[in-house]
Amino acid sequence: MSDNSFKIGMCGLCGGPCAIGANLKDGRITSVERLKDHPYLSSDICVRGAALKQFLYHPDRIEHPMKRTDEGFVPVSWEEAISDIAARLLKTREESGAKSTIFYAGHPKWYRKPYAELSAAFGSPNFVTESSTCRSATAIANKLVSGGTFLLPDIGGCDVVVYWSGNQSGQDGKLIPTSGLKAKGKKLIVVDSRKTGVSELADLHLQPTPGTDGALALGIANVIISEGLEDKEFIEKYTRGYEEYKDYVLSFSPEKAAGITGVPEEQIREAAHILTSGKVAMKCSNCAYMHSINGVQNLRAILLLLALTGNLGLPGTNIPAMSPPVKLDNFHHFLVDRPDIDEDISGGEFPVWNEIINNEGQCVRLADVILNEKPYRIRNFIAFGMNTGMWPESDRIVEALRKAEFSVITELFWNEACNEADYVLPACASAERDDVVAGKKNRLLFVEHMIDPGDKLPDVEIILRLAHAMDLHGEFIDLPGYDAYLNHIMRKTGITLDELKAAPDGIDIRNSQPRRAFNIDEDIDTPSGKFEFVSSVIEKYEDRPGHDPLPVYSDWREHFTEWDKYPFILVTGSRKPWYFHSRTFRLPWLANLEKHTCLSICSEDAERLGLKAGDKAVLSTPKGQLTYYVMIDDGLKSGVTYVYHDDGEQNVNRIIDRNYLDPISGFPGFRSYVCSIEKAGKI
Ligand SMILES: Nc1nc2c(c(=O)[nH]1)N[C@H]1C(S)=C(S)[C@@H](COP(=O)(O)OP(=O)(O)OC[C@H]3O[C@@H](n4cnc5c(=O)[nH]c(N)nc54)[C@H](O)[C@@H]3O)O[C@H]1N2
Ligand SMILES: Nc1nc2c(c(=O)[nH]1)N[C@H]1C(S)=C(S)[C@@H](COP(=O)(O)OP(=O)(O)OC[C@H]3O[C@@H](n4cnc5c(=O)[nH]c(N)nc54)[C@H](O)[C@@H]3O)O[C@H]1N2
Ligand code: SF4
Ligand SMILES: [Mo]
Repeated sequence: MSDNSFKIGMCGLCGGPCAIGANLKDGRITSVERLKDHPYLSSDICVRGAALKQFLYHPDRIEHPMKRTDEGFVPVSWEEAISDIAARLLKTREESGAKSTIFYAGHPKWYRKPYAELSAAFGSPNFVTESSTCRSATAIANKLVSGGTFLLPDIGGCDVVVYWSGNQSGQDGKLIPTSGLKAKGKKLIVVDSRKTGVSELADLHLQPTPGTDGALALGIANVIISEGLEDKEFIEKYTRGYEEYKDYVLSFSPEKAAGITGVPEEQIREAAHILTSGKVAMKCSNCAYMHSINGVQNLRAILLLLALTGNLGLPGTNIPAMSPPVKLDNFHHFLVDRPDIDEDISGGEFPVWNEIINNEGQCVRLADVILNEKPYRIRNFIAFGMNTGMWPESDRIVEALRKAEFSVITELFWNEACNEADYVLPACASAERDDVVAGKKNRLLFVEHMIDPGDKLPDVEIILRLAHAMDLHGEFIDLPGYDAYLNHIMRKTGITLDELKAAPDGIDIRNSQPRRAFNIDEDIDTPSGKFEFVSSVIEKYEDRPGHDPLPVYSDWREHFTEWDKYPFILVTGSRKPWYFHSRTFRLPWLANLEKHTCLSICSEDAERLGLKAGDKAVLSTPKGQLTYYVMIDDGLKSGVTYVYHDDGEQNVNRIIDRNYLDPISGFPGFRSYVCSIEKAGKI
């Protein structure tokens, strides 16, 4: 007799995690659905979550710990894998020091706190993550200007909302909350290099050429200062370096900004007037314009518009986050100091990074570090989630993994990185592990795993077992196992895991972790205690290229000379709801939405090149060539093309220059590179 049931669980395909309902037959998920009436868990399954079943049961899932032998990979027990790995790591630490082991984490964030602690307890400064290209540059710019790595826009309390390139419709296919703003009488400015579902709703859409946002912000600042619209009292009381900034900004006329950005001068003036018409809350994207070689300076110029107009640190504006806005202590912006930070693999190349993102290293040069043994030889590469395709010139990372003496990859799916590993360890997906979740109305809930994990383990359990086997100690890694970890992350609520498990409707935690509100007179956490027009952190490194303490604009296009050969601007990775980096290409329901990755151009360019939708076109960069199907997007400006990354053999990152980096953050210029496009021969 078959056994049908319905279970509530967590999706987590993209991180999330989002609560979902699943129908099961004999313990296997047959379909997933929204939770319609749950009092505490909201559920709005996105298009990716709808394919969760294909994700969980994909034939590429890794089922057992696997060890490389002369006969290929063979399954081994967890005990054998953990004790062998621990012994190898301890031996090389004795021979070559702790820093010869890299501890790497891919995009998943939830296990980073114990993992960072493992790395620190082992003694390695080389705790590094995918954040070497994701959000850290934004955190750096935020911190340099405001003292907080996050700025929380008070959208409810403001008069003007600015989406400086955030595009939810591209990420999750939702327009909320943008569509409700107008009804509340708020003005909306969108700054995005193409037209989107969100920009169509804006009162003003500024469409700069990709990677020129700094010039746009300086042009707007020029209008504000020239017309005497700046908030003088705020500047006087709360900021540093205004006079120098003012002198620089006055040299940056709106005409000049219009010439650089392609945004008409009248729109630059209009933006200045709207930004000074009331309280402004700004939502910046995670990394769109940070994937440019002038990204940190561009974002500083943008954020300084907020300092100029008195829209930082006060209600209705943008509040530097005091502490992670969560009730559970599992937030990925962990605070585990790295030992011997000056000896990490960045070799001192990114000193501003190491001052600000001090709990993880910048590893954008990972492949070169391993292949060239500079600044020193790496012997072990340990990874939890490793997609080689995310890096520019991705093929070199594969080569580097091949060279590493010993590597361990903990993954959901067998991928290119696993092919090069000595051990491959199987991790649970969210649906396969228990979790504690902060739901609506201040409820904390225990959510049980939906399906049997088999031989797979939660990443945290693997991390704890490794720590125990190496006799390493710390607050998290001393915990005996995964249940103890769940119990520990909720300790500030005063509730235990057993109590929570016994409460099917969860427990109210309203008063368990009150957060102190930001106080502008006491809490500005920059070295000067003021919002900084002139950065006192960058000042220390002024002699380095690109490290100007003012938000000086430098145009990335000056980096290239062969504009006849590569006339297009290449923007890679703008999010689409059905893609999540490397995770969804293998799922037929999602892959069918864009059968092969497309190259988008506007119809004017397509006509000029003799192309129409569905044709094949060859995209060439200074680093190589790939072929794509053409998609027409009239939201794009002429001369700009968009391509998504991570599609296996067709991965555009294979042909992006790995040395094309922002000198402050080390971020690659993924979204302002060059290429040519030509019609391909017959298919
Ligand atoms: N051209 C271009 N390149 C880019 C970007 C761009 O915009 N353009 N964006 C950059 C950014 S912002 C990011 S964040 C990176 C993407 O960062 P990546 O780290 O490449 O992201 P994913 O491919 O989503 O996930 C990495 C790996 O983690 C595995 N994984 C997923 N969940 C788990 C889990 O719970 N445990 C374990 N152990 N493994 C898991 C997945 O199978 C995958 O192989 O790409 C960067 N690269
Ligand atoms: N579906 C889906 N959602 C995701 C992800 C995913 O892979 N898939 N990845 C997640 C991750 S890891 C990250 S870091 C975030 C990234 O999130 P964001 O950094 O916000 O990136 P995007 O959504 O790609 O870009 C937002 C908009 O920026 C515009 N844009 C591109 N270049 C420029 C520029 O130079 N200037 C301006 N003004 N606009 C520009 C694009 O047209 C796009 O509409 O997304 C997250 N959400
Ligand atoms: S894939 Fe969609 S439903 Fe699943 S966790 Fe991500 S946002 Fe939520
Ligand atoms: Mo990211």
